[in-house]
Amino acid sequence: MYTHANKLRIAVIPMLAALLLAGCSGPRKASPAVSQAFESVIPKPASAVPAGGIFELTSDAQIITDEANKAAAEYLAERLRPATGFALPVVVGDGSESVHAIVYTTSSDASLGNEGYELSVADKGVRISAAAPAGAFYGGQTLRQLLPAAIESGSVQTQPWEMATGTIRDLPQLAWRGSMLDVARHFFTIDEVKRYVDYLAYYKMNVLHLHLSDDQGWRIEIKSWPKLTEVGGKSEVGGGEGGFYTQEAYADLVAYAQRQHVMIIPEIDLPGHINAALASYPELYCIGKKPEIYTGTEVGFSTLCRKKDLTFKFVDDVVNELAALTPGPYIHLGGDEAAATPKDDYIAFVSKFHEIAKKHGKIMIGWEEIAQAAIDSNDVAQHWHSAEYASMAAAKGAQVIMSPSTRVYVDMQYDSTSKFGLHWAAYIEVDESYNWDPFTQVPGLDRSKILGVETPLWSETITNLDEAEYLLFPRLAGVAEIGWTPSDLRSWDNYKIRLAAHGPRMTAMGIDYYRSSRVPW
Ligand code: NGO
Repeated sequence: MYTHANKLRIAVIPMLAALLLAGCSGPRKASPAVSQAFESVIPKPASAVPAGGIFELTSDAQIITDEANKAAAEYLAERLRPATGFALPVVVGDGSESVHAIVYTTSSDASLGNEGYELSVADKGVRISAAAPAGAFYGGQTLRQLLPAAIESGSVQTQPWEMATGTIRDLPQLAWRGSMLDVARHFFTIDEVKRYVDYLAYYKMNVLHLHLSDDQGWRIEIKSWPKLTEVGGKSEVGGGEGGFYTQEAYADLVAYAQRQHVMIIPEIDLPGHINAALASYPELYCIGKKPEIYTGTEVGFSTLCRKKDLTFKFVDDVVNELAALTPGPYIHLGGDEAAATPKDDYIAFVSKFHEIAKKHGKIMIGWEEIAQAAIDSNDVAQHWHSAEYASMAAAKGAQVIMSPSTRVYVDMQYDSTSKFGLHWAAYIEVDESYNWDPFTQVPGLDRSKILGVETPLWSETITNLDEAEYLLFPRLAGVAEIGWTPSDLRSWDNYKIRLAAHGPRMTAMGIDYYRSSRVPW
């Protein structure tokens, strides 16, 4: 009998069979782990639309690129070769006919800006397109996160290298996404600093601010003032042997960072925090504590001497040599906690530093206290402690970098049990360093004045990179996201799940991160 049920069966059975057959020969479906990687990118992309399938990177894969994106292609190949063991040759070409390839192309979409990219993963291959080299580089950094965590391993891992298919279109909200490393309180070797650069670039951060001098140590060779490193380079907090960078080693570091689109900002802290220089050249001293090598952690006791012409020759020579080592437009001249500098002198110093920076072709950055002086739209102030100074700096026209100490001073302990760190500003758990908005942190601060975010790592309590990593990870990833992803796309509840998924990635990179109980690792 011909019933409706039969009619249905007649129609449905061949359809099911066809679907099953297509399932065998057609695109494979993404497994939960592969899909999770696609959903877990940090910083969260502006848009990421999964397509449900799989692309597998296989040993025959090539990386095909146009000339403009060759550097990004080569960098990615270097990152993918160790764990896959694949040759991954980088080939210049247009890649339009290719299968099993990662293809870089230049996009004519100017709305991507310098740092934006589009990444499309299809079952036959991957395409990264960007309007500028930094964007292409970031497309590659995202691709690393779409592969299994073991891709970050330094030795060959035998496993399928699968990625979920889909399309990502992504660009940052803020131009300045950085971290500061204090190499003055404790010295960090060039290799450690290079690793630090790798970490920043992995999370699409583009600034490394190096705090190169303080009361306890002077870390950069200045050829016209050799005793700065002969004397001042040989001490650190706690009495260790310190160290310094020759100009050649520093230039090599700058080039290493440039390759990963990280700009190095050198900081010489003036007019306070200057004891290491005064101990090296006592003729620079006139007031404050008599300069001797200092290995404690007090602040605010040393100052340059405004009365001496030699002071300004010193600053000019230092800025001259540092500017020559700095391809970027900025130089940081400190300005914080100058408690031993009389206020009139402080104000005069800041104007003079501005002039000297300008003379050597650089824009001056200073900690927010410089707002007390005659700064203007050609200066940049770094907010750390006082909303009043930050607002004052912006009102005078200066751009502001947001480094609120209660949120992103990653030298602060997570809680009272943390093995390293200080807590004068706050205990900062992982959620507390994530849950803030750079645009509303200082009420009333003009949005257009906010250049970006920077997370400082002061080194009073840490002596090497392993110890630094404990304070830095996982908070660094959250600050990177604050800089990159607009606040309305961010939420802690979503972020903590993505962060948990990053645990194995950090482990594969050899990072011993803090396992916060607030994150579902
Ligand atoms: C302050 C101080 C630094 C300390 C740091 C420790 C600024 C800008 N000056 O921040 O000298 O190392 O706190 O958290």
